[in-house]
Amino acid sequence: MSTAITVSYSISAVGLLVGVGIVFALMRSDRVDAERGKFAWLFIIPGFAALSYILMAAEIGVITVNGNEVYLFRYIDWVVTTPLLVGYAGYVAGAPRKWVLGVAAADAMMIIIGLGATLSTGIATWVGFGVSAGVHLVLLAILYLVFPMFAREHRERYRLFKILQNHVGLLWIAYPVIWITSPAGLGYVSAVGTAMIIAYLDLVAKTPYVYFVWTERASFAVDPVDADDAGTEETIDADDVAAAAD
Ligand code: RET
Repeated sequence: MSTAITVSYSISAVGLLVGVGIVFALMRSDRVDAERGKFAWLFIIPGFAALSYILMAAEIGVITVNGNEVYLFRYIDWVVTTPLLVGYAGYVAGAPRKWVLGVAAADAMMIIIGLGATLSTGIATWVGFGVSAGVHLVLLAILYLVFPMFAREHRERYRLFKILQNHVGLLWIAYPVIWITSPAGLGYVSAVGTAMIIAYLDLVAKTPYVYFVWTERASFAVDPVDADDAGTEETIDADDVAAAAD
């Protein structure tokens, strides 16, 4: 394996561990309700990925298919963590359980079929790619057409939902494009180049995701009534009225 790959994977592993630290901070904050935010699930996102990157940097689980090196832990990581990324966005939208689980299952299918395409040869590769890309479009439709219907009913989480929706919706479009240019597809970009781009994308898909939940943690404030304690504003209003009367 090239040094460039080892370095890229190690940098991503460190960046993902920062994400684990952010989730720790979320869990420890006494201003937010970790139970309501279901933050424990967020640990898995950067945590599992960091572990996968450490294993990939150590060249564990690398197989050669049609002369190309395939990192199995990339797909194992994706099949575990990407359903959580998209499912949690649905949870924040306030979507019912069946939608959250449904979108997570569809996502896992997209990855498994994508792995099938990577391990295949000839026409099967492109059929697999087409089916996986089709499932990706279904995910995007759910993210942009279905989840917003529920999100409108949960105003306090709306802003966080919009951030996660666009983070997942826009960033993920890069993955099938990179697959096409990679050695698994048309081979325009080398295995090293592809590995470096994916290492960067995976980090950007995960650590900022949990950071956004951190910055919008007030969506899960311990007691929303206490949090915007009505008293304060009314006092100001009352003072204003008194001042105006003077
Ligand atoms: C593949 C190839 C087949 C077609 C499609 C793909 C999509 C992959 C995606 C991966 C997202 C990964 C993320 C990882 C975070 O660490 C499997 C490349 C559509 C969308 C967000």
